[in-house]
Amino acid sequence: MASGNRDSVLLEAQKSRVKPPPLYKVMLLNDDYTPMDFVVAVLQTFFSMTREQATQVMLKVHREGMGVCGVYPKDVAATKVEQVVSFSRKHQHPLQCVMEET
Ligand code: TYC
Repeated sequence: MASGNRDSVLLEAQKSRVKPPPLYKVMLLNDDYTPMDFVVAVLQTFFSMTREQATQVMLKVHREGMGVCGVYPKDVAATKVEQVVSFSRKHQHPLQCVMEET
């Protein structure tokens, strides 16, 4: 304010009435046919994992049936699912990728 503190307005903190947007987990599901190397490449390409991180996540999915690749806002999660499924079908692999609210 140009004239210093004389005219200052005290702003009181207000409780926000809006909820933060929900987040979604993007998950890979195991299957018997998709090659391990392909899953590792998917995790590196679409989820920016190192080869080591990608290998750990791939092995978790392989052993436990599913695993989380990342957590994102809804539109980003939906895009990741679409990219993974489309890339997998293009290479004729049945890899499944799904999203679920956290
Ligand atoms: N189970 C697969 C195999 O033995 C590997 C695999 C891992 C497939 C993770 C899908 O999401 C997956 N070749």
